[in-house]
Amino acid sequence: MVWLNLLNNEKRNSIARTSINRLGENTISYTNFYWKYLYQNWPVIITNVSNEWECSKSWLTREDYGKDVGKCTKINFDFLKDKIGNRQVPVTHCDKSSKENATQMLFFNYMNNWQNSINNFESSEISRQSGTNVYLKDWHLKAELPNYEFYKVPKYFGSDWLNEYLVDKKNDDYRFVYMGPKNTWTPFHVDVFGSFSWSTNIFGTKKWILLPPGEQVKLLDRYQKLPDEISEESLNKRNVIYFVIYQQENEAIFVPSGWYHQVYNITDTISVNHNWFNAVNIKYIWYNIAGNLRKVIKEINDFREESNFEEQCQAILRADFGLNISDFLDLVCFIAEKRISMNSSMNHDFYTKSNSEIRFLNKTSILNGFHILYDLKTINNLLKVIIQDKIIYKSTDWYEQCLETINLTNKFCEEEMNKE
Ligand SMILES: O=C(O)CCC(=O)C(=O)O
Ligand SMILES: [Fe+2]
Repeated sequence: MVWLNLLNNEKRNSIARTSINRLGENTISYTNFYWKYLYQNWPVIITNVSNEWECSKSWLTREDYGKDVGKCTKINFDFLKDKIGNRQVPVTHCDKSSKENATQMLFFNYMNNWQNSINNFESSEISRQSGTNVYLKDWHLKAELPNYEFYKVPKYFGSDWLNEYLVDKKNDDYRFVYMGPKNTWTPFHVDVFGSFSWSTNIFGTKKWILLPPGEQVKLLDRYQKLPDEISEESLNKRNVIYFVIYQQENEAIFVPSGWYHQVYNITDTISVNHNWFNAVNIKYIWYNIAGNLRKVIKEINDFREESNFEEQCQAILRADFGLNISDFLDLVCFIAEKRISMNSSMNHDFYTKSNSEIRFLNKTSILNGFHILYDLKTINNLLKVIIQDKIIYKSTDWYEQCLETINLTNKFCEEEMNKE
């Protein structure tokens, strides 16, 4: 019973790992993937993920020039402009000399500039560097066009508490489209909240440099700051362990929690990605959020005596980190309640549930009875850890909310275990 084994095995199995593999989609079961990659927090590439996605078909044109030349794939700028319409989109000027510079521009202007730079380059061989190093990134296109099913969440990434909660609450989600000309890039960073990310290339090639958690400390300068940009040379100089991946079209990369990375578009690229967390990394997310709250408390300690000190801390935490303690607890309790109601709506006993499937979030995810039990056990364990924390103990509302969900999940788990 793999799901329950996971619960009793808090310490990750430390298989010596030295490389990042490529797996064909459907060559590994959901459960094995969960065990071997999510749980072990190890990156992997999945091939042939997006061949059948609507965006792979409609956003690109494929011209066949015969067997000597082969196929030539191009971005279908006209289709994209027509389908998506003119709207403000988030862009970043990523000239290497300046820091990331995020702003907005009209989609048609963005696409026209990009298309012109390709046409000019093709006709005159002029370098495309100047003026076109603008990256359309962190674009919430799915939230903007919720009925347009242009991609499917790969089934291995289906257990996504973050977007499941945010989409339900109609809040800003973490589902993005990225598109940009060759040489656009994303500086060295670790993902928001310490979340996982997955990113699927619809078009083009990306170069990823990934560092296992902890390796980044070798790059701290004397002010304890990390660099914005890394290179293989700079990493070698400091004996940093790292992996380089060239991600091709139709490949999805899984970026685990706490892995710093830098991403470079070797060619023009289009990709879809999500940040997310679930039972595997929720405790890590909690430690991150609690650590951030402690930092905020320390920073504004001079105002400790003010009556709204705690509120101020939560407002700063939400602004800086993206989630505050209330948001986090609401999310966890929402998932607990939803799992319990999913279970009762399945309407058959524990054993048959192991083979059953129910669908949620983008219609691709499979959640069986063991998965539900595992999610609920994890939440139960997590909340028991959280109520020990001094920052929670002080606030009776949060404490009560945790206790209520602990009782609810205790009851559920006991009943399910007794059925065994
Ligand atoms: O594709 C990019 O430029 C950045 C993607 C990224 O950082 C991620 O998926 O975590
Ligand atoms: Fe990232």
